[in-house]
Amino acid sequence: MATPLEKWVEEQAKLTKPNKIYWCDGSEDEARRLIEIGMKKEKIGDVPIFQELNQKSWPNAYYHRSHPTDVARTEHLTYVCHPDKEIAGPNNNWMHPDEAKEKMRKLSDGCMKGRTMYVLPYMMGHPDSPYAKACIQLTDVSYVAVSMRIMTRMSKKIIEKIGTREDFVKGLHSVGDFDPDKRFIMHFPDEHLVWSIGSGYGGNALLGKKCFSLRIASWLGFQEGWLAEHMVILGIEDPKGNVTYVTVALPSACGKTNLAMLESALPGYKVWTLGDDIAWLNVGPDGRLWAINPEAGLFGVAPGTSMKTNPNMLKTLKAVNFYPTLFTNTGLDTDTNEPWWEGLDGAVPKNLIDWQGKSWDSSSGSKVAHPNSRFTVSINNCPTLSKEFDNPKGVPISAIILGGRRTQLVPLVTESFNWQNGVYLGARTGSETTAAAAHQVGQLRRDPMAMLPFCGYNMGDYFRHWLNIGKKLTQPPKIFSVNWFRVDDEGKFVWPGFGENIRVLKWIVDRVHNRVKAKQTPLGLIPDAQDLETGGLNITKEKMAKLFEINAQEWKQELQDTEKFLNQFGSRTPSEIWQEHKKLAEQLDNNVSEFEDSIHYGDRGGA
Ligand code: GTP
Ligand code: SPV
Ligand code: MN
Repeated sequence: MATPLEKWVEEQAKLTKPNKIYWCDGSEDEARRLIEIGMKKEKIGDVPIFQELNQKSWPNAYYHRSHPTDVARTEHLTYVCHPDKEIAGPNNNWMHPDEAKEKMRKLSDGCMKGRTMYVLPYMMGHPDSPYAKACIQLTDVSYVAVSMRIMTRMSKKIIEKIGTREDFVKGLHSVGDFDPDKRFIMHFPDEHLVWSIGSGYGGNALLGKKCFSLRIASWLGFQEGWLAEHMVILGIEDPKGNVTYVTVALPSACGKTNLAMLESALPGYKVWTLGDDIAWLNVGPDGRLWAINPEAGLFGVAPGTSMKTNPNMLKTLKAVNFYPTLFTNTGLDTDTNEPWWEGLDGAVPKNLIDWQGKSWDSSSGSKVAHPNSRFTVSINNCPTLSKEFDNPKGVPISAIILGGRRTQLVPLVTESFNWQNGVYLGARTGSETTAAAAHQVGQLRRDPMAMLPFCGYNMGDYFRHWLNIGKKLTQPPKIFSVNWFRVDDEGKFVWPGFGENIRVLKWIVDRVHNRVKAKQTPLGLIPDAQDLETGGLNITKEKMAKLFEINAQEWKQELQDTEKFLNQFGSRTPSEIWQEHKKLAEQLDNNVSEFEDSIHYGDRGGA
């Protein structure tokens, strides 16, 4: 008798009509065979799926060039198909599940003709974790099969784990003919099903990642009392050897991967990596919040990655442990057969081809690497991997840090007054858009908890859910906001960022353990000047003041924009959120003298 899993695979094959069905076992041998197939047989146009890179300088590394229209997430083609539109909310594109399935059935009919259907059994989370989920993805391209082996815990054992169960997580993926007009990423939350066609790009195609572990998992979390979040998990070790665990939500291409493996600029401090993109958060029996990373790999932005900005990532990429490492849409040095991107160490190579395979010359004014070019590498290669990474229980979280990319307005760091105020802080967070999704870059939009593109249900209900989680926590983490991206009049970043961000993390840890006091502003608490370690930093007092400047007029505009955003959710926006909003608006009106204090940051240090 066929199991529900076997039946499901058979049904999808009947629809998509592949030449062959291949069940993956997740082994290294198999990954080698898939890479071979990708180098010799499978192609996008004339371009082979994989190209071997210089194995001496980049061990186990392979290059992939995507279809030129398929380089980022496509939020406008991404739908969350709850039976009721209100449940999806104004933050999601919606289609009725029946209509969406009909559409997808038509597009998928025969879409795998001439190709192999790969059956990928994988786990999101450690197999022994009570929070982990057993999943199956079907795909018709070796790039996605190999990427999923890097990004998840893929193993044939998952098939046994699923056994005769019907409630496994399902993903049906086909690159189709890459036609952007026939590209859709459809979510059916109640069936734990993601159906994606027309794209081979990360978040559109690696269905365990954003599609399941955020959009669908956030909906499961809403129903079951936990949170699925777009967050880094890291441990901060202080000079005494104590480790404080925190999570950090920053929108796409706003610094999570960099922060997750930060090389500390402060002696005695060390960051331990647990995750760089997704956290599942559960209320433990001890009343603390516990985090696991459902993923097992890193899908990181290449441009800007160097020994100076992120040495631990370069070490990860050059490690020889886990086979293989992939580079997608970077440039190529044709003399050395090495990947190259803007910001990489060393001189610009003489002979480069760009991410589209065209020979590049500095006068062309175009980028060598696509701004959203990426690498895919196992987290097991990471030299700063925490020894708790495989702990099925996860780690207890002492602080939640929420942020965005704001060239103006938002201070370097603030601490919220309490959980409710922190949820409001998250709800009002805005960020300037990046190349991680196909849209205009640099546009300010609200991106609450960095979840705008990933919350699989009505965001008004999501805020309510956050408030409810807070009520269940007897030891709630403190909630902070950060912004590394404020610029000066010349457009240069004021804060040095990267390894220096440890200075802000240190203050946060000090606050968590009540080691320092803080200064009150309408936005929240900010460091007393002497408590933010700036020794050895080449930064003037004026610049530090700039980082904490609060401009009441500009903040009032910001609150208007926030109000417009929150109003979209009607009565679903919790009254507690409006209470906090009113409080902040009043404070900005009345307490100008009080927050004058923060404008003159540093002058009253020690008071
Ligand atoms: P996703 O994978 O899309 O979710 O992105 P992410 O949040 O992990 O962002 P990532 O760490 O890959 O950084 C994105 C870009 O921001 C890169 O080009 C980095 O070099 C840059 N960046 C990261 N941290 C900092 C920082 O502290 N300061 C500045 N100025 N830039 C940073
Ligand atoms: C992001 O865009 O937030 C990413 C890359 O982490 S993707 O997997 O495409 O979502
Ligand atoms: Mn991300």
